[in-house]
Amino acid sequence: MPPAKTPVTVDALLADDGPPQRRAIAKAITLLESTRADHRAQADELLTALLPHTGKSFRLGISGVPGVGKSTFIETLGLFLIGQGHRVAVLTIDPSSTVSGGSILGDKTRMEHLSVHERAYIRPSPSSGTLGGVAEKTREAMLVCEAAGYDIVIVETVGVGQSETAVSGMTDMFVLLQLPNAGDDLQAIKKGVMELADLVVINKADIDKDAATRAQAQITSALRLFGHHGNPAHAQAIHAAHATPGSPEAEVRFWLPRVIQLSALLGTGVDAFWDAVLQFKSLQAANGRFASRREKQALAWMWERIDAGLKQAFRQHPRVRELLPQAVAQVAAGRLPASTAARQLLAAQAGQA
Ligand SMILES: Nc1nc2c(ncn2[C@@H]2O[C@H](COP(=O)(O)OP(=O)(O)OP(=O)(O)O)[C@@H](O)[C@H]2O)c(=O)[nH]1
Ligand SMILES: [Mg+2]
Repeated sequence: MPPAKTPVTVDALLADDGPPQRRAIAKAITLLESTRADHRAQADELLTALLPHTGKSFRLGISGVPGVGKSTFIETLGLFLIGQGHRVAVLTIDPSSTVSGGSILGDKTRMEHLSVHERAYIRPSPSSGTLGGVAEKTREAMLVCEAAGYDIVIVETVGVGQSETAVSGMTDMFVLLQLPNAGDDLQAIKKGVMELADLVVINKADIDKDAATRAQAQITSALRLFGHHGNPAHAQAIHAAHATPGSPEAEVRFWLPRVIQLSALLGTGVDAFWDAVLQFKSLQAANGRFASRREKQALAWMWERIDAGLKQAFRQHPRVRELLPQAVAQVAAGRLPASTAARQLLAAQAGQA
């Protein structure tokens, strides 16, 4: 879809007036996905104007392997949350869509009721660009949805590749969906992704309750183990949990990642899931982690974009473009040390060679 000719106004985005607002959101997101320089300038202006209206939502990241039930879960959860008076935006980061051109149809049909609900807004992954670029667009789309009054933003990603890191880096809480047989093969569960999880959900518990319960126990103990050796925030929480009651360590209350089971298809356990989310949220607010996580994310985002911008400027520099092929060939052939080549090229960009 080419960006719209008429500009998107901040007022149109802020007005909670149904279809006109939805069109304004769609237009705004299309604008910020555009690669044209003039569109980018307009998008930056729009985002800056929207910024005071953003940040008020709860940002929930959801990941899991294909077929684990993410779309089914988001459909059930989304309708549950709308029932509680929320407005729900769903954004996806699909690394494969950058190759295949998107998976919108599949997702919209699996979120049958949510996708047509007036209090929900579903937007598929941008369908081109690097993961970093796609993640940037998704973050910006998230800000647009927040300004438009969606107070729960769900960012879904499929559990392959680096996209989980990107999603956990833009959300307040990161949830990992697992299958009931996941515990039988803990080796297959990527440790790095597990460490990102604030909550692990064993889905499809309706199929095999015993397997789900086994998986819940196994993943719970695996998380503790990872916590001791991996994520320092979780290790600190475990330490606090094991501290003598009344001691200073025990006073500092940190969230310990939990494992719950549910059935997205039947909708059982969704209320318990939301209870856990609310507990997480109030604990993070009380111990300061909610704000510090967002602060870190905003700064990391800035630096990532600076890095990407510098790299792009570097590659586009005429002198660098001239020298690069030969440097690449020489480094590949082992005739020039990589670090020397890098220094020479950087010097060329800086106009010193
Ligand atoms: N029995 C049972 N089936 C479920 C449950 N949740 C999802 N399914 C089924 O599992 C299949 C895959 O569900 P999806 O929601 O499409 O899974 P997904 O994780 O979004 O998959 P991708 O979009 O391909 O990554 C569908 O046939 C669902 O009906 C559940 O709790 N119980
Ligand atoms: Mg899906």
